[in-house]
Parts: sequence; structure tokens; C-alpha cells
Amino acid sequence: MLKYLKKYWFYCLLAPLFMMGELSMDLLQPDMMATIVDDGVLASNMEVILTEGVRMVLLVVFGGTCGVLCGVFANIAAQEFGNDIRKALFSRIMDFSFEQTDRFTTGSLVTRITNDVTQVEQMVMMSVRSLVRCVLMFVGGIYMLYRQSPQFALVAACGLPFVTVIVVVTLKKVSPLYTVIQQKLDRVNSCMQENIAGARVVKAYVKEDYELEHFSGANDSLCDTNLQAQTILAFLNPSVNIILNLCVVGVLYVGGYTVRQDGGITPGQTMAAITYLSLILMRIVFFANIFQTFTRASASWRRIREVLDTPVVQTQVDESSGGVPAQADGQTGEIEFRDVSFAFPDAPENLVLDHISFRAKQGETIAIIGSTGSGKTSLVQLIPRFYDTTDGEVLVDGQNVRMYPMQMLRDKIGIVQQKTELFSRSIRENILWGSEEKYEEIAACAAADGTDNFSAVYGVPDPVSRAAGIAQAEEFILRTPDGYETQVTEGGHSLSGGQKQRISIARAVIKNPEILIFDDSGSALDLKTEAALYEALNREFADTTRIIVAQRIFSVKDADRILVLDNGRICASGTHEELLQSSDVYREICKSQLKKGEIGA
Ligand code: M5T
Ligand code: MG
Repeated sequence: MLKYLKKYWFYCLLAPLFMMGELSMDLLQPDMMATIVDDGVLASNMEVILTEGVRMVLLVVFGGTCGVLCGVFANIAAQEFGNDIRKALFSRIMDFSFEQTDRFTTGSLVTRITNDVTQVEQMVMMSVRSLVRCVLMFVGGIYMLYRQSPQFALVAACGLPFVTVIVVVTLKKVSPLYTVIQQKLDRVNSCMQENIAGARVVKAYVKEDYELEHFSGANDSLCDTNLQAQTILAFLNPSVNIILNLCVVGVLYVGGYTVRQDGGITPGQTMAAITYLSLILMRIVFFANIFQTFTRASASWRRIREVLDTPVVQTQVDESSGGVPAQADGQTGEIEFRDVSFAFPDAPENLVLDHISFRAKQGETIAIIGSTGSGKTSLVQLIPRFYDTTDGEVLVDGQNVRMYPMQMLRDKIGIVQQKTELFSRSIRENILWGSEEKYEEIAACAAADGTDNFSAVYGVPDPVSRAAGIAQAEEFILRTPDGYETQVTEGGHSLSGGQKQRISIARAVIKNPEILIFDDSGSALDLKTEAALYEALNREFADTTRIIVAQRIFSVKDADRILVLDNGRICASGTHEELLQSSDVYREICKSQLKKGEIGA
């Protein structure tokens, strides 16, 4: 934690310094009050009352100013610190592999980056502000009390052990509850997030009440634990108050007795002693508060560390296999699967891909067809190394994908995933997002100049419009009132399935990759549009290796080679004509689709 705090050491130092200024004024006040009472009021000396009064006002103003500055610097330190941690967390989460994100769950990651960081922020704030204040006030209070009379200090010494016991017992009971509260908060967040994201499904099935109940379960449980903690804490203040009041009685007795006996203690001193006494004893309650914040924060910090300390395995070059890191030469987009088997890390016994071997040369189109769940998506996900193979190796340009720096590998590949994800920005930004250029600048410039001026400004054709053209998206984009500047709503809800697919195809195409992977990306397109898409790809991306995953014969029939996947195995491969002769499975698929007239030519 110090690592993140180091940058703000100056503020961490300034805050306690000003705190001391504020504190000394607080400590001096009761003493001056005693003087006013003893030498002013009791002695009927107006002059003392006035001069002491003015001094007191000046000191209060000074103390207040110090207090404000202390607050400002403590806040700067805590907020900037929290800001840095949030950034570090976000960047680490962005680097997570699919598997790592799955393991943490989205809800928990959101809680960590929001609530947990806030807890730690509060702790920093407390450390530089309240902790210092508490310690100094405690020590200073005892000293000032002792200065009034050692007998008063004795009264305080009797009360202290009781208060300490009460505080320790309370903390012991409350601290373990904080870890539980954090976990329950995770559950509430997960549940909420799932339901808000899936609101359309919930409505379609009219399951609002059912989901509300589900949510209430998690929420009530969080509320219960919170209540439990707060109930225990509710005992703290009143019990300490009882002890405090008993001590006040003790002080009054000692003070009254010695005043009567003329033992040197004045009424003003007795008054000041009562104030100091409550200062001292209440500090212990504040200690308890600080301690609570610290326990809560240490639970939170542990959770933050879990994320920050997770090694980002997938983005590192894996040299354990003894190979050498890949170099940026021989860029042909060749793909080879050598006896690849694969199981998802969370279900290692269930082989999703079983001894897959094939090769795709530069410019070839390889189609993969197979029933749902046969492993098509899993297969293509191994190429950009979203997951690592369980056995065998995947090679790109003759080198194992594990030997590539992640950026270099993924720069070669344009993948259109089965589930399209768009961002809530303009269509232009969504497409440019895939490009390697500084898309924000181009987007801003193009938006300011209007699309047509792009070529004039840059001297090249607008890459967005070219990509949209290839993806067969231009026609529908231009039909919208704002064209490329049309805003896509969150989750792409403002677009049809086929429109979303075409924008994500454009996003992959604009990258001009060596390898293009389409995972069922034509599924929501009509046959005419799909045919036009393949035609455009053949024309513009003749040298690009293409992998096309599809369910329809129509989408695969023109490929250079078709792999028929069945239950994780390649059961046949060849061209459309060859497969019609050789493969029963393929013929079956053809026959079932011919009935629907989908085979086309
Ligand atoms: C193949 C399992 C799934 C299926 C098999 C994505 C995913 C899949 N699976 C997991 O256990 N965890 C996962 O995260 O793997 O699945 P696929 O590769 O997605 O199959 P597909 O692409 O051929 O199917 P489809 O429906 O997209 O045509 O047994 O349980
Ligand atoms: Mg799939």
C-alpha cells in the first residue's frame, strides 16, 4: 500500500502537521476557560475576562484554519491514492484472460473497484487525520489533566481499564463480520448486474417478481449481517458514557472536596478537568472507530491485492516450453493446428477438442461446420490465444502462439466473435475501434469535417467507409439520419442482430489483419447479403487467411476446404464436392438444409 501512497507523502505529512495546530488549540481552550472562571468570574475581574476571551477567539480561528487545511490535504492524499488504485485495478482487469475474469466474477470485480477502494481510501484519510489526532489528544489530554491536579489523573486512571475492556470486546465481536459483509455485497452486486443486463429476458418471461425475490434473498442477508454488526456497535457509546459519567462524579467529588478543604484545586480547574476527562475517554471510542475502519479496509485491501497480484499469464510469452519468443517476420497468416486437444480450465475432464490437426495456408478460406456444441467456437478461440491448449500446439506463421507477445499475435488476427459486443459510442467509433490508427483523432476530425472530407484531409479513402462497404453495412448506416455518427445504445440494443454483426465485421476488417476469423458471423444475415460479403472478402482480402465458422452449407460451400466438426473431432475435410462424395455427416447436413432450400446453387 505504501507503494501507492509514496507519491503523496508530502500531503500525508502536511495533514498531521496542521492537525497538531488544530489540536493544540483544542487542548488549550479548557485551560483558558479555567483562568477566565477562576481569575475573571470568581474574582470579578472584567479585564481578565476580556483579554482571555479575545485570546480564545483568536486561537479558535487559528485552530479552525488548521483544521480546514488538514482536511484538505488528507483528502487530496486519500482521493489521489484511491484514484491510482482504481486505475491499477482497471488496467489489471483489462489484462485478465477470459478464465481469470470468469473466476473472479464480474460482480465481485465491480465491488472491488468501487466499494473496496472506497474503504481503503477512508483508511488513508483516517490514518493521516484521525489517528494522529486521536493519539495526540489522548496523550495531551492526560498531560493537561495532570496539570490541573494529579488527583484528577488518578480518577481517569481508574476509568481507563473499563473503557478499554468494553472497546476490545466489541471489536472482537464485530471484526469478523466485515469479511462476511464484503462477500455478501459481492453477491448483491452480481445479482443486480445480471438482472439489469438481462432485463429483456426477465421481462419476456415476466419473471420480475421471481428475480426480485432472488435479489431480496441476497439483499436481506447483507442487511442482516450489517444490522448484526451495528447492533453490537450500538452498545459501545452508551457503555463508555456510563463509565465517563462515573468518572465525572469522581472528579466532582475530588474537586468539591479539595475546594472545600481549600486544597488548592479551584472550581475553574475542576471544570477544565471534566472536559479533559471526556476528551481522554472518548478518544478510546474513537480508537475503536479507527480500528473498525482499519479492519474493514484490511479486508478490502486483501481483495484488491488478490486482483493486483493475479499474474497475467496469457499476455506473457511462455518460455517454459523451451522455445524462443516469436519475431515479427514471415507475416503470411498461416495457421496450423498440431494434434490439439482442449478442455476448459474449469472442466478439465471434459475434452471439448480432441486431437485436431489441420493447416491453413496464406489466402486460403477454411470453413468449419458442425452441430451446435461441437467445439467450433472453442477451436477458433485458440488462435488468438483466448485460452491455452491442453495438448498439442497452435502455430501462427510457423511459431507457437504461446511464444508471441500478446499484442503481436492479436494484431495479426481480426476476429468476429459469435456474441457481438458493441460499445455505446457512435457507429464510426465502433468501427474505428478495431483499427490500429489513433481512432479518436480520426473520429473527431472526420466528425468535424463530415465524412466526405476525409479523403481530402488524409489523402486516402475513408477506412471506415471502406470497411463498412466490405461488411455490407454501409447501405443501412447511410439510411440512418445521422449516418456514421449514429449513437449505438448500450449493449447495441438500438440495432438489429444482423446490423450488429455487420458492424463487428467492419470492425475486424478495418484492421487489415493477416487472419480473419468469423465465428458464425453470417448467421443473422440473409443469403443475398452474406453472398455479397464473401464476394467482397474474396476481392479485397484475397491474401488474407480466412476461417469461417458456420451452421449453413450456403456459408461454407465455396471455401477452399471445409472441416466437419463432430463432438470435438474433425470427422471429414475437403471441398464441398469432395465432401458430398465422401462424408455421410456432411451429406446429412446438406439434405436437411436442402429441404429448406438453403443450399443455394
Ligand atoms: C463446445 C463447452 C460447451 C460445449 C463445448 C464457450 C464454452 C464452451 N464450453 C465450456 O465448457 N465453456 C465455455 O466457455 O464446450 O462449445 P463451443 O465451442 O462453444 O461449441 P460451438 O461453437 O460448436 O457451438 P455453437 O452453438 O456456437 O454452434 O459442450 O459446453
Ligand atoms: Mg460457437
